[in-house]
Parts: sequence; C-alpha cells; structure tokens
Amino acid sequence: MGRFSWSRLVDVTGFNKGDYIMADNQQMWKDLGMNLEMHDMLCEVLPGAIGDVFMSQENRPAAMDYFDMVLADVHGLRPAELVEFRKNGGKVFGTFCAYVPDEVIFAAGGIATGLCAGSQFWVPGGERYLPANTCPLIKAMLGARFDKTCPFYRLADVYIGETTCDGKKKAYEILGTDVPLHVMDLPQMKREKDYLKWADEIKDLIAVVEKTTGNKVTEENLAENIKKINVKRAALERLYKLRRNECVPISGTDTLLISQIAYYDDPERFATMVNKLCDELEQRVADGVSIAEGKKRILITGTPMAIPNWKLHNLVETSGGVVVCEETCTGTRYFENQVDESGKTMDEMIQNIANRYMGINCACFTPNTARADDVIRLAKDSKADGVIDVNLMFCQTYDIEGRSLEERLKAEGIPFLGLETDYTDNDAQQLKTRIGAFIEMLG
Ligand code: BJ8
Repeated sequence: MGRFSWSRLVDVTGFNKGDYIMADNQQMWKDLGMNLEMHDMLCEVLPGAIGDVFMSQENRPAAMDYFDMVLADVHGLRPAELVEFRKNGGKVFGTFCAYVPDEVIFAAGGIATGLCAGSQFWVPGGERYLPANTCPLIKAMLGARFDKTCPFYRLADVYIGETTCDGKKKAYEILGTDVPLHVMDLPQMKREKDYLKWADEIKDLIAVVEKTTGNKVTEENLAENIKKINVKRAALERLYKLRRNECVPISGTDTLLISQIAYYDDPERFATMVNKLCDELEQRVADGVSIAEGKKRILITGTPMAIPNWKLHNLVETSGGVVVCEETCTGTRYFENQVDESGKTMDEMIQNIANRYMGINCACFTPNTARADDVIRLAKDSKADGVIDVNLMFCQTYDIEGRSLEERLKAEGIPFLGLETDYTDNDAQQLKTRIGAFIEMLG
C-alpha cells in the first residue's frame, strides 16, 4: 500500500487542515439542502475506491499528497471554501464543458467549478428524467442535481450549459427547471464566422456573469485572468510533457485525477501544486526513476472521464500498460493552446479567448478531422505503443468518429483498440481481457 498520510498534508500543501478537514461537513451539507442519508451511501464507497485505485499503486510521487487530500475530502474541502466565498457575496458558476471560458467568470470576481459527474451512483436518479439509452455522463448530471447528493450542484448559483451533443442540450432544459441556467450556443463548424459567433456568445456570457456578480468585466481584470488561466494550462502542459520521457515518472491514473481536479480547484493554487509535483517528477526523470518499467505505453482518447471515473485507467494500468497521454477533455483538450495575451481592447481579448476555445477538437463539430491529427501527433510525441479509444455508451458523436480515427491510425501504423463502456463495473472483467490481449499484442 502507498504512503498517504493526513499528518503530512498541511506542510506539503499549505492547506489549513484544522479549517477544512475537521470542519463539520455534515452541517455544511445539511445547510446546502442535501439528502444526507443518500449522500452517506456515496461517501461510504469513496475510501475503498481511493484505496483500490490510488493507494495500491507503487512508488507514487510524494507531491500527490495534495491531490489525494482534495480527493479524500472531495465533498468537504473545496465546497467549504465556496460556501465561505458565497457568504461574502461571491457567486459560483457551474460548468459542464471544456469550451466554457473560465477567464470571464473569474474576471467578474466569480468562481467557475466543473459539474461533470462520473459516478454510477447518480445514474439511476438521472434515469428518472431521461431515457435509459442516454450517455451515463448526462444521466449522472441530472441524478447529482435532483438526488441532492453533490455539494457542488447545490452550491452553484448559475449553471452554464452549452449546445454540444443533443443529450446535453435536452438535459439542460430539464436542469433549467430547477436552477438558473444559461446556455451558450456553441457553433458546430469551424468557419471564420463560427469563430466570430463564439466571441459573440462569450460577450453574452460576460453579460450574465456581470449581472449575477454585480461586477464589471474590465480590460484590466480580463487581461489578468487570461494570464491566470494560461498559467494553469502551462502547468498541465509541463506535467504532460514529463510523461513523454522513457522513464515514466507518474501513472496515468494519478494524472487523470489531477486533470479532474483541474475543473474545480482554485486555479492559482492548483497551478502551484502541479508545478511542485513537476519539480519532483523532473528529479525522478533525472534520476532514472520510472513507475512503469517494461510496461506498454498507451494513449487514451475519446469521451471525458469525470471524477470519480477512473475505470479505464485502472484497467490499463493493472494489465501491463501505462497511460502516457489522454486526448480527452480530462486531458489535452482541456489545456492545449494558450489564449493569446497580446489583446489590448475588450473585443481583441474576447476574440483571442474565442479563438483558443474554438481550437478544441470535440466530436460534436463537423468535420472534426483535426482530432485525429491531434491523436497522431500526441501518440508520436508520447511514444505510445498503442491507442485506446474509449467511448461512453450512447455517445453517438465519438462512437461514429471512432471508425475514421481507427483508419487514420492504421494508416500511420499505430495499433488501435476501440472500447465502449459505462459507469458500472459489469463489464470490467471483459474489458480487462480485451485490454490485456491488446497489450500483449503490442509485443
Ligand atoms: S468539449 S467532449 S466536455 S461536449 S455528454 S458529448 S460523452 S453524449 S462530454 Fe464533452 Fe464539451 Fe465535447 Fe469535451 Fe458524448 Fe456524453 Fe454528450 Fe459528452
């Protein structure tokens, strides 16, 4: 077993353990109107999952302590900060997609927090509102809200949706009956007019955050927050580049956790902690320390893996593989490409933000051939032995794109495995067998 220890955390992270860990989460959850009985059931399974998935890994970097702490108290630590923020008049915005620009929310003095839901626990609750043949991520979103078992869903003053896949669009209509919700109309093509259109949508978002927070987005605070979020992206980029080394200094499972936490942690603290981890990983690389001697290097692409969905990474990394890159929204799509910081006027800055986000290659766009370009580039850069394309069940856009992706990778001589799964463990054994056979085939 690994060496996670609460007592070391305060020194390592600067978090005041007394303030947060010992805080009366139960009271906070009650004040947030949560269903405590049901929430207790969710809390019961988390320590076991952390032990099985994370603590069972050998030779983890010491600086994972911070991320372990955030995870272990995932419904206490950050929510307590957000509760405090709201007590002082602050507004929290819940987001669901990598296209939503955090910059403008922070510029207005708000806080953006991810709301994507990655647990089967929330799926039955979502099925009360949605057809069973809907993507589990969407069902879990509704279950988390309506079952009242996630503090982030209770905390967010306004939800920011987006017109990506059909399932999400229709789910936002249902969520919007229960909570203030603003939907951004994301173009689905990448012509010049679509870039202008996204800038226009960002202007509408600015109006919403200004109205909600009562604060103006100015040239000054927008420029400052463009830089702040760029720093966070740069930290993640640094982390991902370190995984390209022959000596793999960190597991894919640990990196996935970090990418998931990126969506809701304080951006500045998060960047600091990722850079601290990277310092340690650089030393590991210099010392020739690898957590993956003799393992096959795998790039994972496909649908996002919202917290606490660690299923595929865990299966790959307990079957002779190591995940060295994720071309997903809980991976490179989240942080690749910075917002150009040279904009001076409000219009220039907004267009620069729009340009950066329109550079994300999600399967809800047509055509989306640039995603395959990204996968090929990243597979080469990370020296991947093979690519696994993971599709969440009933996600049509990624499912359909899997075929052309496979053809492109085959043409490049990159081994490919396509998998479809959901949030349950029903198929774990079958997936393990297929992943094991794929890894064996890699030689
Ligand atoms: S930018 S991937 S976060 S839309 S919800 S599309 S899995 S059927 S999440 Fe996404 Fe933004 Fe694109 Fe990224 Fe499929 Fe499910 Fe829809 Fe999904």
